[in-house]
Formats: sequence, structure tokens, C-alpha cells
Amino acid sequence: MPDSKLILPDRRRRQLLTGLGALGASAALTGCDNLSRNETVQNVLGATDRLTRAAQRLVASRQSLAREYSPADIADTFRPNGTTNPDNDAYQRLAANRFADWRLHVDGLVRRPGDFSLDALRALPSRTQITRHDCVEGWSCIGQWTGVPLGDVLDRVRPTDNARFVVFHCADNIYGGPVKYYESLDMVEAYHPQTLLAYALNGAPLPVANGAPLRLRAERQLGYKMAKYVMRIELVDSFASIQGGNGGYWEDRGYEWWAGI
Ligand SMILES: Nc1nc2c(c(=O)[nH]1)N[C@H]1C(S)=C(S)[C@@H](COP(=O)(O)O)O[C@H]1N2
Ligand SMILES: [Mo]
Repeated sequence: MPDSKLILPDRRRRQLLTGLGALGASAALTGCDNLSRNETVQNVLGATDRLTRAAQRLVASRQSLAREYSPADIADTFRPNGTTNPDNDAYQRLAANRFADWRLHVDGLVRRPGDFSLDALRALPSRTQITRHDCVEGWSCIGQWTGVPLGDVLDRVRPTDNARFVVFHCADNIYGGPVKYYESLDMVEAYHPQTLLAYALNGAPLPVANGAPLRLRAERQLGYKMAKYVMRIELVDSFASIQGGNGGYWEDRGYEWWAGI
């Protein structure tokens, strides 16, 4: 279930409401007792307190920053994984022309769908961060990424109120198979300040092996969330009509959609 983490407050709220119902019943029985000494009130106030703390923890954890490292920690070569050079004519033609003809298409549940060239993305305010990438296969690598915060691009296309997820469609047929790699984030992760559409690695244009010309960095997520070779960003309210319906290439093959670390 994609946003299982977000269901917690709801469940807590329901428990709280049940508690308040019980309070109504016991208050009627005991008349004008000092409410602060009433056991049910104590329990309900305790529950409110716990609810607030749980909600705060949840919000805080979704906004917290991934650790950033120092230049001395950067690996000499950022280890590539999965597709390292998309094996199709369309991509190879774009690469041959150093991505001058490449455009990022943004569409779906947005008020102003649009196309962005690499120069247009580079002209937007950028962010640089040195972070550690963790792959489920059991390796990590530290690199410096530069790109435009995804939230800034979303602000330009103006998601509609019913947009719940951001889907990244990639150029590569992974392992030469029939389907293209894709991934997705929810809106909270999409607007996180360290979520970037990155066009540079260690101060140089993003290498093809690491996703040229544009790849996602979502630094609090596992490596497979960080789509390389992004061609199109689509805002949706459900994954049902996209490939296997689970929000990502690996998710369609059994990985968890929530890959927070
Ligand atoms: N388009 C695309 N994105 C992808 C992959 C891929 O095969 N194709 N592999 C994922 C996995 S499992 C990891 S660990 C990282 C690897 O990024 P890197 O090649 O820069 O190390 O990209 C992720 N994004
Ligand atoms: Mo990975």
C-alpha cells in the first residue's frame, strides 16, 4: 500500500474518537466529576498527546534531511548500476547530439503541461548536495549531485489538487526487455528540498552510465527509486493504468513501493 505511513494518523484519530465516545457515556454516569481526575479523560488526554506526538514525528520524519557529506568523502567513480547505456535508437540519437534535442515532458494532472530543455533546467535555481546512495544489492557510493529541485519544476506546471504521485518515465528498456524503467514518488517526497532532477555529478555533466541527461535524486530513498534517463514526468492520482500498476519497474517485480531509508 503506497502511503501506509500516512494511514497511521487516521487510525489514531479513529481510536481517539472512540475514546471520546466512551467519555460521553461515562460523563453522563458520573455527573459533574472533576474532569481532570476522570480516568477516561486522562486516557483521552493521553491519547491526544500521543496523537500529537505521533503526528509531529511523522511530519518531522517526512521533512528531515538526508545526511550530507564533505568533498573528501566523494568516491572517485560513482558506481553505475542497472542500465548503463540505453540500447535504443531514439536515446542514442539524443546522446550523439549531446542532448541538445532532448526535452523533458511534464504532463498529467497539471494545469500547465510543458517541455523543458536541458538549458532551461540549468537556468533554474540549482542545488548541489553530497550524499550517499544505497542500493538494495548491498553497496553504497558517495557523490555530489547538482540539479533543479523537483518542487520548483512542479511549481511551474502547477499540479492540480487531485495529483497524488509523480511518475518518472525513463528512456531505457532495462536488460533489453520489453518494458521501460519507471518510478514514482508521492507529493511529500517530490517537494522535499533534497529531491532533485540532477544534470551534473561531481561538477561535470551527468555521465551516460549514471543517467544522462537527467536523473532523479531522492536522497532518503533506496537507489532503485532514483530514475535515470528521465524523459517524461507524469502526475497521477493512481498507478492503476501504468505498467504493472505498482508504481515502479522493480515494484512490479515485488520490491516495496515505499523505499525510505
Ligand atoms: N532508468 C533507470 N533508472 C535506474 C536504474 C535503471 O536500471 N534504469 N537502476 C536503479 C538502481 S537499482 C540503482 S542502484 C540506481 C543506480 O544509479 P547509478 O547507475 O548512478 O549508480 O539507479 C536506479 N535507477
Ligand atoms: Mo539499486
